[in-house]
Amino acid sequence: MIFYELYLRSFYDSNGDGIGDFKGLQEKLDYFVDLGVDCIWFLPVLKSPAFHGYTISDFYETNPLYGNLNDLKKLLEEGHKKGLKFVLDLPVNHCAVNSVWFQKALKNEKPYYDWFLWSNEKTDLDEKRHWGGDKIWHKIGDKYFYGLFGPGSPDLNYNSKDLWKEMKKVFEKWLEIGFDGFRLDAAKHVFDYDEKKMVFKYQHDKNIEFWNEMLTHIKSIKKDAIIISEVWDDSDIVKKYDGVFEIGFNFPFSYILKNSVKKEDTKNFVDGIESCMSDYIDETAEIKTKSGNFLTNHDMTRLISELSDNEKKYRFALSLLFTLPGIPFIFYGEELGMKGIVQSVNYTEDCQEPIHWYDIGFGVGQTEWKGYKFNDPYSGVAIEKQFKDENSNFNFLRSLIAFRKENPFLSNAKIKILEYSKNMVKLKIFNEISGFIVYYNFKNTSIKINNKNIENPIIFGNFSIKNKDIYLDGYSVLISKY
Ligand code: ACG
Repeated sequence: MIFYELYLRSFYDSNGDGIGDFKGLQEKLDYFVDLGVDCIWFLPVLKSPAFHGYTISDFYETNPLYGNLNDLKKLLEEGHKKGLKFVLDLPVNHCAVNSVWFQKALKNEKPYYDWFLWSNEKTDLDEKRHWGGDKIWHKIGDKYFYGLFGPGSPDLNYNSKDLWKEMKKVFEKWLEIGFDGFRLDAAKHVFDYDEKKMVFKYQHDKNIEFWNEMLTHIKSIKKDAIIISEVWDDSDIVKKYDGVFEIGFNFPFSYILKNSVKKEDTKNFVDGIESCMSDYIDETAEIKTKSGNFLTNHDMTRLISELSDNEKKYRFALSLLFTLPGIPFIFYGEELGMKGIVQSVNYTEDCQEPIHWYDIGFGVGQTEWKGYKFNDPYSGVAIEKQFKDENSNFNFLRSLIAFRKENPFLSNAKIKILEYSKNMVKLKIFNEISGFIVYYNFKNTSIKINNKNIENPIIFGNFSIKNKDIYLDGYSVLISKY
């Protein structure tokens, strides 16, 4: 299964207002079929005052800028006919300040008042978030509310059991509309404040209890619902959630992949596989939660920018992603080499620019909701240009996806580290039936590969043959079946 993280606002506009929408996406569903994507993960599309959509003002409505419920239903139906699946990003940890729930709570109305967390005499109003140092208590009128992600997103207080019931209805609603599953935002944050001691504290056990109940409900409606969790933390914390969700984003591994390519560091890569992909290294381990592997997402600097605009390294990083076990995710625009540098997780617009359909940057269906800062007209990232060019980034990724789909065993395969040097890592990637020997060249110089047993190698990158020896170019991958 190949996942594509989509920001609808930046995709395709059907009504000429410069904002991507459901009908626009429906017109362009073949784009994903061509690329080989199986499942589209929608960044939040429910009603929200924010460009990113993570603060929801009505959990039962779509963002009117994107279209209505019928438009969405129709889109999902058409997509299903083409074999695509759709996952909705549902941030249930908090809502928007302008939501009816919060506005009623401010007036002390029940049950809404209990759905939020208010300060009391024990509260340290200056308490800071453990990353970034932002304040977590915010004043509104004569009250202070808890909002871990900032003043625009009051946290919902799940100590109120009514809220569990309400959220079950919300999940149910979006399954009925036709979604195939959910990307569960901020999964470790549902219970992250200790109300007895009035201090920030993750309560993983309570989170797991909450998610188990929600997932049982979801699965009772849709047995095969796709569930992806976002627990952005070190491997030891991520491990605590093992088995709860079907797929979990492997944040630590995303850093390993990018840093190993950036610094050409084979040891970092090998150590990273051992620590972040331990279930895939241990031949006997059962893989309970699949590793959701990715290089970047909407909270991060884009891949090619992270790699100092080095296109060879960018393609090499993608080759790592698609040749390793786990479930690969790409972020929209990554297939084109779109650029973008994120200054802070509080401001991510810079990596969410409109995708370019035309080389000149403008035209029918082009979204223009914000100006181009990193991806100028004529910069080569346009779909019309890359689609036709067989050497484009788009077609490079398309070939990686095609390889992946020809070898479905890769998602659950095991890894054995065979050898590594400063330049090269040699892995065995296998299951009981099939297997590959994979050579990764991390440096910019070519390496000679003993080709005694190599027949019909698959190569991502470049190579040459001299006197029957294979020379694998820098930042290239060679795969040999055994
Ligand atoms: C999700 C979405 C994000 C969204 C929200 C809120 C949540 O993807 O777009 O913000 O709905 C934390 C949360 C994540 C959250 C990000 C933005 N992402 O846990 O759920 O913030 C540390 C912390 C992490 C933290 C991360 C952020 O531990 O918890 O993620 O920093 O940088 C090593 C360590 C690891 C450490 C990293 C990075 O890997 O192991 O622990 O992570 O280094 O230092 C959206 C908007 C926001 C808005 C909000 C309401 O983007 O602007 O405020 O909605």
